[in-house]
Amino acid sequence: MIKSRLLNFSLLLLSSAAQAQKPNFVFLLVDDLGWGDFGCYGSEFHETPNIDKLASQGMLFDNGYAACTVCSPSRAAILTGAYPARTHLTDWIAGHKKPFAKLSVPDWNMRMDHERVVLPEALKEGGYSTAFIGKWHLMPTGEPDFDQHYPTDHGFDSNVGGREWGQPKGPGKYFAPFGMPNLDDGKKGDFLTDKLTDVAVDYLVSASEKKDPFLLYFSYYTLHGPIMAPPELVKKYEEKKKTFKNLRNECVNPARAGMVEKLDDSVGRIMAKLEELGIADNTVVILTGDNGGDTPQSSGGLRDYKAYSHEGGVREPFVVKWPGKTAAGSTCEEMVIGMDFYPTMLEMAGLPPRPDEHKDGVSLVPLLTGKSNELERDTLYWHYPHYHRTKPYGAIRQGDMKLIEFFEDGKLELYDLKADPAETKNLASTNPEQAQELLKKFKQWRTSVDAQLMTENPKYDPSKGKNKKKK
Ligand SMILES: [Ca+2]
Repeated sequence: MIKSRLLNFSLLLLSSAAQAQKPNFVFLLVDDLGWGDFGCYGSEFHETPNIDKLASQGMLFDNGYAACTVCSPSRAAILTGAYPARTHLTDWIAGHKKPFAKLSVPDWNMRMDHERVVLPEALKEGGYSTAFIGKWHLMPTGEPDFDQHYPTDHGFDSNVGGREWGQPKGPGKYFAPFGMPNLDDGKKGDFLTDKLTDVAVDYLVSASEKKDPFLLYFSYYTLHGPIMAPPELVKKYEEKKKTFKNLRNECVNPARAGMVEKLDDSVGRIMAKLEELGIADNTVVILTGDNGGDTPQSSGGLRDYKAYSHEGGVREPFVVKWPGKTAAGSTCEEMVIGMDFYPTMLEMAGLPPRPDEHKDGVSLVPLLTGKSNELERDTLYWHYPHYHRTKPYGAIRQGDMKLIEFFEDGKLELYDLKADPAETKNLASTNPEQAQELLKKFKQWRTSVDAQLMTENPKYDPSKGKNKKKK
């Protein structure tokens, strides 16, 4: 009896110690971020000293991926830990209507189902305070349950700026007045990224005064269009452009470069505030993007960009700083993807995994702590049964090989990403056996996650509609 009481007492001590040591999380999600947009990923035109410093304090992944080439599915994948193909949330909300296209788009899902326990809910159950700031884009536009899907309906204690919008649509767009939920409109000339960063910094101050660990989920509207930056920054990069030797053929849009600089300022202010508050050593900072940049030269030499099936559409900057655990300035070549954050963050927090929820993520803790440089998983999948800039497609990457299947005509593209990272040589006809093997595996995966397939469209009429051809 005494022994068991002592045991209970020591368990209590252990659990309160674990609570005290639970790390805070600052999750920074950038919109329409190209793989090549930061200095630490090779950009010479953009100036990102703070983001580069963050990477130098943590682990930088070379093969970090978004779960989709457009916004909403990638965002839901981070929060659910499940592939878009599995949740059936497979397109940006509300998506394009293509009534006369060759294939019918399935009846896809425009919300995260409430039955799911999403990442912020799991952290809340584990004692965390949770705050959402910025772009949400996960509300079923035009559906009766539209207003049941704000961030505060999915585990966040508070929401500033999040609604159905995929981009700022206030009267001044990126400039005041902002017209956003729970955000004051600011004064003339105020810039949205600065304004949301003010909110983030205030949150850090108040959260640091409480005993609960916290999740700050800062989902930037930037770098989504409309491309707008403060005039002094546009001028700065117009000047820089005049003498810039663009050796890497990178994006040299002065306004977009100004947006990147504002983003970098924001990251710098957050990092400085964590230091000032004395909580930097117990705060994990994560930085990634939801899909490729919305401009051809933002992909760091990868092929294509946002909404395309090739690497520029989905390969993302992916940086994790876990103080005391991750070697500063380390890099990792293993393939990782948005769904992995959910199990990773639970493990970092000492919370039990939720395998029924994050079915498609794996914990990156072994990589981050240097215990291993590879995961047991060697295959990733993408499923996009929609028309956007590209024709509907699916893709599988196993090791260095990537196969893309275009659903309209079954056309295959096979690339060796190690030998040919820019996907210039389609090996599908020279390596047909390998292509078929990957195709078979891809189809088996589609069945296993209950992916929605496209069907022949009885109303198909090539003379109607504007199904843009791929460039
Ligand atoms: Ca996006």
